[in-house]
Amino acid sequence: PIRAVIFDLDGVIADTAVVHHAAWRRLAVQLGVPFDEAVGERMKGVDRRGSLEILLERAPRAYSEAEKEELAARKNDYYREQIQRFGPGDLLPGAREAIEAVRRAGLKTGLASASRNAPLLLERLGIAGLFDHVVDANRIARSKPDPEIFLAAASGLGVAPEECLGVEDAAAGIAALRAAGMTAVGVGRAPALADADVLLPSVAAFDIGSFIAV
Ligand code: B16
Ligand code: MG
Repeated sequence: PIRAVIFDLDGVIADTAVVHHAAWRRLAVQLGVPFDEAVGERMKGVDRRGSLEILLERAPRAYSEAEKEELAARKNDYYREQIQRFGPGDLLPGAREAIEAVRRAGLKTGLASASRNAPLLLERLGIAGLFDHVVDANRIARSKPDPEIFLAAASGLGVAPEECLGVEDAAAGIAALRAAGMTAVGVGRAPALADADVLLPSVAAFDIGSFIAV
């Protein structure tokens, strides 16, 4: 039986996927690197440094380690400029309700975000108190699609991976959930989510009742 639901943050609970996208695009323009939907889609759920490597695949020149650090920091400044202004109104429709319904059903709630800005966002959105366990992205060594972040969330919740259901908007996240042995629910319309066990148009369509019926 499912005993816990682990939510992704960016693109599932808040519409920050577009903010990440815009920040990377701004950097790409400065570097003269081509940037399109497919590149942006591949970056979803992938950590900051991994995303930068994806962006630089098409860069006209090589970048040193120090330069890469500066570029990643620059992107993060652009991103934080935007999320400083975030508030509860930036929750995606139905997100708070979905988390609350899981709690009401007596299941545990976890958050597994690759974002180091997740604690700031949770505060801004006013939902930090809705999670039994939040995985600190700073303590994770391997980015999604590696299962590490979801396994750490399950262990923090005290629930076996097979008893967890994960909600994700990114191909890397769905792959991580499957590798963790969890039920993978994809939200969104991206063809990249085809590997999900269940695909929903958005988090508003998430009905915990359909997963716990006996
Ligand atoms: P940061 P998630 C991920 O969050 C985003 O999907 C991804 O686009 C971003 O690069 C990553 O967080 C790192 O974020 O630069 O803020 O540390 O979808 O796992 O909640
Ligand atoms: Mg996401």
